[in-house]
Amino acid sequence: MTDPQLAPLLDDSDDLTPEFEQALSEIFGRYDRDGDQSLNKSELQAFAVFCNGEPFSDEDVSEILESFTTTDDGLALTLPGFIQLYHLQTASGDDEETWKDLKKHGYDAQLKLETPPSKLEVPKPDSPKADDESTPAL
Ligand SMILES: [Ca+2]
Repeated sequence: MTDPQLAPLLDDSDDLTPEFEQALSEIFGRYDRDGDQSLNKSELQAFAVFCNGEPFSDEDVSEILESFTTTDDGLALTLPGFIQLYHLQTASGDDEETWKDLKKHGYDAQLKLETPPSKLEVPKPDSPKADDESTPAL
């Protein structure tokens, strides 16, 4: 039951549409905080918390790293791996879940970035508290 107003995520060959791939690539970049082109465990957890409200279990993380393309040491998910994850989820019929994530990241039904990332609350579980709490003006 796909909403007819939604942009296609997959083409006739079940490949990702360029718009979908572009969106995934942009989202991937938001979580790659150290810019090494891969998502390590804590970066993956930031993604999980944002999408699901809770981190992945250790088993989930292991499964993701075993199932999809990672860095050579197997400890971090690469962009192709991230795309595979969504490709699998979407091609297996769970595009509702995919759309939920896309919309959460600010994308509209046409895969346009409707809400800039700076306007979204992105949790930073591993970051120390920001300095802006140091000045309680009472
Ligand atoms: Ca990284």
